[in-house]
Amino acid sequence: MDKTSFGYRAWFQPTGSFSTFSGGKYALFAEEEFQRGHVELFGEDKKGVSFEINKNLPAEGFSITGDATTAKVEGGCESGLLYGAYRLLFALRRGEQTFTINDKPAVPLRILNHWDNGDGSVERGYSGDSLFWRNGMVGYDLPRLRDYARLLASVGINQISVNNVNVRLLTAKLLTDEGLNDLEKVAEVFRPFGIKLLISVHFDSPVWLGGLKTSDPADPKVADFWNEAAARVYKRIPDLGGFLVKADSEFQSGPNAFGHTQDVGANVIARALKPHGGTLHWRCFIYNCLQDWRDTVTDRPKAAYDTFFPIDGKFDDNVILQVKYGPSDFQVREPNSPLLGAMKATRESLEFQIAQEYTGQQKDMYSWAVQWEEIFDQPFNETRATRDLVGKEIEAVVAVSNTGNDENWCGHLMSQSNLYAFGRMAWNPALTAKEVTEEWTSLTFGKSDIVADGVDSAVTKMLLDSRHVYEKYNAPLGICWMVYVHHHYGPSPDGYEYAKWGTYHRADHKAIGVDRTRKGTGYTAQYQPYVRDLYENLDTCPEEMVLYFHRLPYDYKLSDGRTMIQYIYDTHFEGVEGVEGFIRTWESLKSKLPDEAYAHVRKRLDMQLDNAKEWRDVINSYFYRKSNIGDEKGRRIYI
Ligand code: GCW
Repeated sequence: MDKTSFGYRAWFQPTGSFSTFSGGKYALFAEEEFQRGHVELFGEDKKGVSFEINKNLPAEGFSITGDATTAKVEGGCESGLLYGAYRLLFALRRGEQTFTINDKPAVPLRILNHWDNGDGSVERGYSGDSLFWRNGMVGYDLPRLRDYARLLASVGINQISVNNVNVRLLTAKLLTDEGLNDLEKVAEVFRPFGIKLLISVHFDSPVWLGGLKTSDPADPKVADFWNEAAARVYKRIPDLGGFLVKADSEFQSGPNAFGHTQDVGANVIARALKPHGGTLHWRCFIYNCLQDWRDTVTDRPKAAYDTFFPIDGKFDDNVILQVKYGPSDFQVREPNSPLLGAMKATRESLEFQIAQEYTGQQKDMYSWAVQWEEIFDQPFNETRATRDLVGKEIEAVVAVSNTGNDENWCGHLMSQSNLYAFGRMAWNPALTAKEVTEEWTSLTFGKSDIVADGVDSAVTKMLLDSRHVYEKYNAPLGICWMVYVHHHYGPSPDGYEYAKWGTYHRADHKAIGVDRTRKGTGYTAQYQPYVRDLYENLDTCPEEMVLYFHRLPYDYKLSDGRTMIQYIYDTHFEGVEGVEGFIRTWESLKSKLPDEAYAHVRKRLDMQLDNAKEWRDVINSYFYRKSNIGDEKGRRIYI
């Protein structure tokens, strides 16, 4: 590949020179965007390409016809036109010459949540500081923020929240005139790109900002506060998407604190948003984070379903319940949340995490795309996969962002592939990890067919392998949580074992795992009967998550005849070998890569190798010490 070509910073190179949006004329904007992108990618203006709104096309949809010199882009609305412009650039970049592309999003809301704090830090952020906040107030670099908006729009993201769901006083102030002076400007940056803002709000805002003595949602003064707050916000940002709330979760207050169920708290805020067309996104990540480890009856994965399923149908029609993909918390391997698709009379969204909180923190290479495909593949019942609910019962796909002000946006160059993949798979959940990864590598490194250097296919393979390599050196077979408490990087098998977070594997000298069948904690009963039976039965339970559902002895025989303990040893040695393999591949590409990109990833791979070795040795020693069963292959285990 051309060593000076755009690629390594993002699939679009931020050049800093941005033609200013002149307001109102979105069609023109799409064309400007196209020309700008073309200059970046190919060094010249593209003549002869035309752009037109075609109201017969679906909203946000587009069509591209013609050939590379006479292409015509039509969009169902301004955003559709813009998406068409980006898609044409991508197609040209991939060497396509003639076009008959018709596309539209399968999912109406494709949302990024930023966990950015007012002081500029980012909760679970591994890519530098916030792109939105500095020193206690909204603060940004305008050209950079525009490039960010463009990056997100180029993959179809259409809403973003700009502050952490753990709202503190600084960002709570977004509901005040002072906060809105700044936020209004951010909205202006994102608006031409078809991206609406959301605000994370604190449930105690009536006390914090309104001077009230209570936030009890049943108190009429509290309802008045929310009505006034929503009116104030919408006066300044009429197209705001709505509010996002984390309530009754991890020390945040909520309706429960006042003796109410979740619907009572959500509806009072939703009713304030309703006249303005706003949506309330209400998170379902609720559990007891002060559990006593001696309590073997309470089972944290049951909590979200137990809290929300009984109140299905009680939420107003502008409330969307935001459900994390798994019942634990963004773990490397979990079953899908039984709440997804279960609530027939309540709107739902699916929450992913692009930030690699438990998956290597953007030091280790990890493809979320592979895991998302697996998540979409998981069955909802005997006839439908989870993917089949997305765009129907599940009307929004949301993800915690992995971006920050690092030059390459995502900390690890390879983690850009996750941001790209999120947009593409939220747009079309039928896309495979392989497809979207190939798109990203060819856009970023150049397509081999054109530059004939094989970098894109080598990197695609690394990425597609990365999820399983990471999983191999992590906690085995869906056991979860063997990480250091709080910062969540590196192995600490008993770190959470005697803590209050409700995450226990209960390993002893014979067995490990929690029996979550109906004979155990009863968690499996929350699934549709077909899925419940699948997980309860050891013969049908997917082996890679067998320890999520069952307590098993170390000499339990897996389907390939290996004992569980031997499988643990084998995979942990293989995980380290996998990382060594990545290093060999990357080194073999050195002469074909920009020096800076090569060195950057090479350094991260060294960190990953250290991490993988640490995991291997800690996990293997832990299980050897518990079980007293040695490795059949006699490899080194530290006793
Ligand atoms: O995964 C946990 C994180 C918290 C986060 C919480 C949540 C924003 O460790 O940092 O808080 O999830 O999703 O609310």
